[in-house]
Amino acid sequence: MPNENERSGDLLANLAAPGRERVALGPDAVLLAGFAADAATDLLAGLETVLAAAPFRHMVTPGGHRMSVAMTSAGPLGWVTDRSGYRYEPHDPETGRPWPLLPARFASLAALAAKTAGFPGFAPDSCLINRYEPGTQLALHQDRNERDFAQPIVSVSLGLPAIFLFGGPVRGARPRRVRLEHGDVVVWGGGARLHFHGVAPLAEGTHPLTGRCRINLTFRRAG
Ligand code: MD3
Ligand code: FE
Repeated sequence: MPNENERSGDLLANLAAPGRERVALGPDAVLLAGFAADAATDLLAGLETVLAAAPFRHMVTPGGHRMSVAMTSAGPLGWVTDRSGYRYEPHDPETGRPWPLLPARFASLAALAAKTAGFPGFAPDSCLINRYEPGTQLALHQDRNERDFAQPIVSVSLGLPAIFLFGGPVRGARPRRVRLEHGDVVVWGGGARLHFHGVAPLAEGTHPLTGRCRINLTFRRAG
Protein backbone atom coordinates (compact mmCIF):
# COMPACT_ATOMS: atom_id res chain seq x y z
CA MET A 1 0.00 0.00 0.00
CA PRO A 2 1.72 3.26 -1.07
CA ASN A 3 1.70 6.11 1.41
CA GLU A 4 0.24 9.54 0.53
CA ASN A 5 3.53 10.91 -0.76
CA GLU A 6 4.15 7.97 -3.04
CA ARG A 7 0.62 8.25 -4.34
CA SER A 8 0.91 11.93 -5.15
CA GLY A 9 4.35 11.25 -6.66
CA ASP A 10 2.83 8.63 -8.93
CA LEU A 11 0.08 11.02 -9.93
CA LEU A 12 2.56 13.73 -10.80
CA ALA A 13 4.72 11.32 -12.81
CA ASN A 14 1.66 10.05 -14.66
CA LEU A 15 0.40 13.53 -15.51
CA ALA A 16 3.83 14.53 -16.78
CA ALA A 17 4.45 11.25 -18.64
CA PRO A 18 5.56 11.53 -22.28
CA GLY A 19 2.57 9.45 -23.39
CA ARG A 20 0.10 12.10 -22.19
CA GLU A 21 -0.87 14.57 -24.88
CA ARG A 22 1.20 17.66 -24.50
CA VAL A 23 0.91 19.92 -27.52
CA ALA A 24 2.84 23.15 -28.09
CA LEU A 25 0.36 25.70 -29.48
CA GLY A 26 3.24 28.16 -29.82
CA PRO A 27 6.63 28.82 -28.23
CA ASP A 28 5.09 29.66 -24.84
CA ALA A 29 1.66 28.03 -24.94
CA VAL A 30 1.22 24.38 -24.00
CA LEU A 31 -1.95 22.33 -24.26
CA LEU A 32 -2.17 19.58 -21.62
CA ALA A 33 -4.92 17.51 -23.23
CA GLY A 34 -7.29 15.93 -20.70
CA PHE A 35 -5.16 17.08 -17.75
CA ALA A 36 -8.24 18.09 -15.71
CA ALA A 37 -10.56 15.27 -16.81
CA ASP A 38 -10.21 13.29 -13.56
CA ALA A 39 -10.69 16.46 -11.47
CA ALA A 40 -13.77 17.64 -13.39
CA THR A 41 -16.45 16.48 -10.95
CA ASP A 42 -14.54 18.02 -8.01
CA LEU A 43 -14.04 21.25 -9.97
CA LEU A 44 -17.75 21.43 -10.82
CA ALA A 45 -18.67 20.82 -7.17
CA GLY A 46 -16.34 23.69 -6.20
CA LEU A 47 -17.97 25.81 -8.88
CA GLU A 48 -21.39 25.28 -7.26
CA THR A 49 -20.13 26.64 -3.94
CA VAL A 50 -18.69 29.68 -5.71
CA LEU A 51 -21.95 30.28 -7.60
CA ALA A 52 -24.02 30.11 -4.40
CA ALA A 53 -22.21 33.28 -3.21
CA ALA A 54 -21.39 34.92 -6.57
CA PRO A 55 -23.79 33.86 -9.35
CA PHE A 56 -22.97 34.19 -13.05
CA ARG A 57 -23.78 37.60 -14.47
CA HIS A 58 -23.52 39.38 -17.83
CA MET A 59 -21.27 42.39 -17.38
CA VAL A 60 -21.17 45.50 -19.56
CA THR A 61 -18.10 46.63 -21.51
CA PRO A 62 -16.79 50.20 -21.27
CA GLY A 63 -18.43 50.75 -24.68
CA GLY A 64 -21.82 49.79 -23.25
CA HIS A 65 -22.18 46.29 -24.76
CA ARG A 66 -23.58 43.47 -22.62
CA MET A 67 -21.15 40.53 -22.78
CA SER A 68 -22.70 37.29 -24.08
CA VAL A 69 -20.29 35.32 -21.86
CA ALA A 70 -21.64 35.03 -18.30
CA MET A 71 -18.89 35.51 -15.68
CA THR A 72 -18.02 35.36 -12.03
CA SER A 73 -14.80 35.07 -9.99
CA ALA A 74 -13.22 33.37 -7.01
CA GLY A 75 -10.13 34.26 -5.02
CA PRO A 76 -8.82 37.51 -3.51
CA LEU A 77 -9.36 39.43 -6.76
CA GLY A 78 -12.11 39.22 -9.38
CA TRP A 79 -12.17 40.63 -12.89
CA VAL A 80 -14.92 43.13 -13.58
CA THR A 81 -16.04 45.37 -16.39
CA ASP A 82 -18.57 48.20 -16.42
CA ARG A 83 -18.94 51.59 -18.10
CA SER A 84 -15.86 52.86 -16.24
CA GLY A 85 -13.47 50.16 -17.50
CA TYR A 86 -11.88 46.72 -17.12
CA ARG A 87 -10.10 45.96 -13.84
CA TYR A 88 -9.66 43.60 -10.88
CA GLU A 89 -11.59 44.26 -7.68
CA PRO A 90 -11.44 42.62 -4.24
CA HIS A 91 -15.25 42.82 -3.89
CA ASP A 92 -18.11 41.54 -6.00
CA PRO A 93 -19.86 44.70 -7.22
CA GLU A 94 -23.22 42.85 -7.16
CA THR A 95 -23.07 42.14 -3.42
CA GLY A 96 -20.30 44.38 -2.05
CA ARG A 97 -18.81 41.27 -0.43
CA PRO A 98 -15.36 39.75 -1.03
CA TRP A 99 -15.28 37.24 -3.89
CA PRO A 100 -15.70 33.62 -2.73
CA LEU A 101 -12.62 31.66 -1.71
CA LEU A 102 -10.73 29.78 -4.39
CA PRO A 103 -11.84 26.16 -3.85
CA ALA A 104 -8.87 24.02 -2.73
CA ARG A 105 -9.17 21.76 -5.77
CA PHE A 106 -9.02 24.79 -8.09
CA ALA A 107 -5.78 25.99 -6.50
CA SER A 108 -4.10 22.58 -6.48
CA LEU A 109 -4.97 21.82 -10.11
CA ALA A 110 -3.78 25.24 -11.34
CA ALA A 111 -0.47 24.92 -9.50
CA LEU A 112 0.14 21.39 -10.80
CA ALA A 113 -0.69 22.36 -14.39
CA ALA A 114 1.61 25.40 -14.24
CA LYS A 115 4.43 23.31 -12.77
CA THR A 116 3.96 20.65 -15.45
CA ALA A 117 4.24 23.38 -18.11
CA GLY A 118 7.42 24.82 -16.59
CA PHE A 119 6.08 27.45 -14.18
CA PRO A 120 6.78 26.12 -10.67
CA GLY A 121 5.52 28.30 -7.85
CA PHE A 122 2.50 29.71 -9.69
CA ALA A 123 0.12 30.98 -6.99
CA PRO A 124 -3.02 32.45 -8.57
CA ASP A 125 -4.92 35.16 -6.69
CA SER A 126 -7.84 35.15 -9.13
CA CYS A 127 -9.97 32.65 -11.00
CA LEU A 128 -12.22 34.14 -13.67
CA ILE A 129 -15.05 31.74 -14.50
CA ASN A 130 -16.70 32.03 -17.91
CA ARG A 131 -19.91 30.32 -19.02
CA TYR A 132 -20.69 29.89 -22.72
CA GLU A 133 -24.03 28.68 -24.04
CA PRO A 134 -24.56 27.71 -27.69
CA GLY A 135 -24.09 30.87 -29.79
CA THR A 136 -21.95 32.63 -27.16
CA GLN A 137 -18.60 33.95 -28.38
CA LEU A 138 -15.70 35.97 -27.04
CA ALA A 139 -14.21 38.58 -29.37
CA LEU A 140 -10.44 38.73 -29.95
CA HIS A 141 -8.77 40.55 -27.06
CA GLN A 142 -5.63 40.71 -24.95
CA ASP A 143 -5.52 40.11 -21.19
CA ARG A 144 -3.64 43.13 -19.88
CA ASN A 145 -5.27 44.03 -16.57
CA GLU A 146 -2.81 41.89 -14.58
CA ARG A 147 0.17 43.50 -12.89
CA ASP A 148 2.96 41.15 -14.00
CA PHE A 149 2.88 39.69 -17.52
CA ALA A 150 5.75 37.31 -16.59
CA GLN A 151 3.14 35.31 -14.65
CA PRO A 152 1.38 32.66 -16.76
CA ILE A 153 -2.36 32.16 -17.15
CA VAL A 154 -3.77 28.64 -16.74
CA SER A 155 -7.08 27.84 -18.46
CA VAL A 156 -9.29 24.81 -17.82
CA SER A 157 -12.09 23.83 -20.21
CA LEU A 158 -15.13 21.89 -18.94
CA GLY A 159 -18.26 20.72 -20.70
CA LEU A 160 -19.05 21.43 -24.36
CA PRO A 161 -16.08 21.81 -26.73
CA ALA A 162 -15.13 25.19 -28.21
CA ILE A 163 -12.97 26.51 -31.01
CA PHE A 164 -10.34 28.70 -29.39
CA LEU A 165 -8.90 31.46 -31.59
CA PHE A 166 -5.19 31.96 -30.97
CA GLY A 167 -3.84 35.09 -32.65
CA GLY A 168 -0.55 36.91 -32.54
CA PRO A 169 0.87 39.94 -30.75
CA VAL A 170 -1.04 42.33 -33.04
CA ARG A 171 -4.75 42.28 -33.77
CA GLY A 172 -4.36 41.97 -37.56
CA ALA A 173 -2.91 38.44 -37.71
CA ARG A 174 -5.35 35.65 -38.65
CA PRO A 175 -5.86 33.47 -35.58
CA ARG A 176 -5.19 29.73 -35.43
CA ARG A 177 -8.23 27.64 -34.55
CA VAL A 178 -7.70 25.12 -31.73
CA ARG A 179 -10.45 22.81 -30.50
CA LEU A 180 -10.57 22.74 -26.69
CA GLU A 181 -12.42 19.83 -25.11
CA HIS A 182 -13.66 18.87 -21.70
CA GLY A 183 -10.70 18.42 -19.35
CA ASP A 184 -8.16 20.28 -21.50
CA VAL A 185 -5.78 22.65 -19.76
CA VAL A 186 -3.69 25.32 -21.49
CA VAL A 187 -0.83 27.21 -19.88
CA TRP A 188 0.01 30.57 -21.47
CA GLY A 189 3.30 32.19 -20.55
CA GLY A 190 6.21 34.17 -21.94
CA GLY A 191 5.54 35.70 -25.34
CA ALA A 192 2.10 34.08 -25.70
CA ARG A 193 0.87 35.87 -22.62
CA LEU A 194 -0.03 39.03 -24.55
CA HIS A 195 -1.28 37.41 -27.74
CA PHE A 196 -4.75 38.20 -29.01
CA HIS A 197 -7.22 35.40 -28.44
CA GLY A 198 -10.94 34.66 -28.40
CA VAL A 199 -13.57 31.96 -28.69
CA ALA A 200 -15.70 31.21 -31.79
CA PRO A 201 -19.50 30.96 -31.31
CA LEU A 202 -20.21 27.81 -29.31
CA ALA A 203 -21.93 25.00 -31.24
CA GLU A 204 -25.19 23.48 -30.01
CA GLY A 205 -24.86 20.43 -27.78
CA THR A 206 -25.20 18.98 -24.31
CA HIS A 207 -22.50 17.55 -22.08
CA PRO A 208 -23.16 14.88 -19.42
CA LEU A 209 -21.48 16.94 -16.66
CA THR A 210 -22.40 20.54 -17.55
CA GLY A 211 -25.51 20.28 -19.71
CA ARG A 212 -25.91 22.87 -22.46
CA CYS A 213 -22.82 24.93 -21.72
CA ARG A 214 -19.06 25.23 -21.63
CA ILE A 215 -17.28 26.43 -18.49
CA ASN A 216 -13.81 27.94 -18.65
CA LEU A 217 -11.72 28.60 -15.55
CA THR A 218 -8.77 30.97 -16.00
CA PHE A 219 -6.29 31.22 -13.17
CA ARG A 220 -4.35 34.43 -12.92
CA ARG A 221 -1.87 36.24 -10.75
CA ALA A 222 -3.60 39.60 -11.03
CA GLY A 223 -2.19 41.68 -8.18
C1 MD3 B 1 -3.89 33.43 -24.26
N1 MD3 B 1 -11.08 33.14 -21.90
O1 MD3 B 1 -11.13 34.80 -19.83
S1 MD3 B 1 -9.16 30.72 -22.14
C2 MD3 B 1 -10.45 35.15 -20.82
O2 MD3 B 1 -12.19 30.11 -23.21
C3 MD3 B 1 -10.43 34.29 -21.99
O3 MD3 B 1 -13.08 31.48 -21.81
C4 MD3 B 1 -11.21 32.23 -23.01
O4 MD3 B 1 -9.83 34.62 -22.95
C5 MD3 B 1 -12.22 31.19 -22.65
O5 MD3 B 1 -9.76 36.17 -20.84
C6 MD3 B 1 -9.93 31.65 -23.39
C7 MD3 B 1 -7.56 30.72 -22.78
C8 MD3 B 1 -6.74 31.94 -22.58
C9 MD3 B 1 -6.88 32.76 -21.49
C10 MD3 B 1 -6.03 33.82 -21.33
C11 MD3 B 1 -5.01 34.06 -22.25
C12 MD3 B 1 -5.77 32.17 -23.47
C13 MD3 B 1 -4.89 33.21 -23.33
C14 MD3 B 1 -4.10 35.11 -22.12
C15 MD3 B 1 -3.10 35.28 -23.03
C16 MD3 B 1 -3.00 34.45 -24.11
FE1 FE C 1 -8.58 36.37 -22.42
